[in-house]
Amino acid sequence: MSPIVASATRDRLRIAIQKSGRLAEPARALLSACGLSWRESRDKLFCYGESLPVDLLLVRDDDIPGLIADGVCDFGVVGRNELNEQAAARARFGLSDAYREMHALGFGGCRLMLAIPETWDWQGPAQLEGMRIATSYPAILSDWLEKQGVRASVVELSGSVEIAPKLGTADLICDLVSSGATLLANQLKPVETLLESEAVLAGPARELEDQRADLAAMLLRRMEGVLKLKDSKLLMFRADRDTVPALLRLLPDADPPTYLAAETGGPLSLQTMCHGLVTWQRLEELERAGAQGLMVLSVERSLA
Ligand code: PRT
Ligand code: ZN
Repeated sequence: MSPIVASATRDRLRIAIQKSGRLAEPARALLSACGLSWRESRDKLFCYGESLPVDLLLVRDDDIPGLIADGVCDFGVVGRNELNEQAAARARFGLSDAYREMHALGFGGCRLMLAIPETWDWQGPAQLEGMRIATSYPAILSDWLEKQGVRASVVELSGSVEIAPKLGTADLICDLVSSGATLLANQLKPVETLLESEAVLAGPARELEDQRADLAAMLLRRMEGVLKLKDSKLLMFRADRDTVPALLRLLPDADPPTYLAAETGGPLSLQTMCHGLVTWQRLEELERAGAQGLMVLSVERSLA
C-alpha cells in the first residue's frame, strides 16, 4: 500500500474525500459510478484503488484544499464554500493559487448567506457599517465587505454560528443555508447571498505531468459522462412525419433525434436522449401531440 506522502511524481492518482459528513456518501457513489472500486485500510483513512490506480484518502473537508496544495492528493471532492474560503485566505496572505475548481458535481447544494435578526428591516449592505458578523468564512466575508465598501468586524467561529446573535457575540451572521430551517429556529432571516455553493471536484492549479495526467483525463471524462446522464433518459417513440416538428418543440432539452423509417412506409421511429425530467405529464403531452408507443429508458453509461 502506498505511504501517504507528497511526491512530485507518482504513478497512482490520489483523491481526497470527506471521511464522514454530508459529502461523504455522494462522493463515493459518484466515484463508484465512474468505475472505481477500493480496498479499505484498517484505519479507514486510505482506500487502495483496485479497478484503477486511483486511491482515496478519507479526511475532514477542511483539510482537502491544503492536501491538494501540498501535493499529498491530486484531486478532492469538497464544497465550493470551503475551496473558495481557503483560496480567498491564501490570496489575502499574498499566496498564489494552489488549486482550482475542475467540475461542479450537482450535490451538496447550499448558499453562503448573510442572515439578520428577523425583527430587523433590511436596507442593504450599508446598514452593516460598524456591526459584528459571526462566520466560519472570514475571508469570503471580508472580501465581500470590502467590495461593498463597508467596514464591519468579522467574528470568526468554527461552529454554531447561528446562535451568536442570541449570545450577544455578534449582531448578525454569515453562514451556509440549505432548507433555511436553522435560521428560522434561531429567529434569523436570510438577506444576501455571498456564494452559491455545491460539491465540486478540486484539482491542482497546474496540470499533472506524469502518468497521472492520462488517468486524470480518463477520470474527468467518465465523470462528465456520469453527471450528464444523471437526469437523462433515452426516449423512444413512433410518429407520423407531419407531427415531428410539434413533438420536437415539446423536447427542447433533448439531443437531435435519430430517425428510423420502416421500408413499408408508415410512422417514423425516433429515439433521443432527453436531459430534463421526463414526467408522466410530459409523456401525456407528447402522446396528445402524436407520439405513439412512448418508451422511457434509463441509460447506464455513455461516452457521448
Ligand atoms: O467533519 P468535517 O469537517 O469533514 O465536516 P463538516 O461538519 O465541516 O461538514 P459537513 O458535513 O457539515 O458539510 C460539508 C459540506 O456540505 C459543506 O462544506 C457544504 O459544502 C455542504 N453543505 C450543504 C452544508 C449544508 N448544505 C448545510 N446546510 N454544510 C453545512 N450546512 C449547515 C449550515 O452550516 C447550518 O448549520 O446546516 C445548517 C443549515 O441547514 P438548513 O437546512 O437548516 O438551512
Ligand atoms: Zn469541516
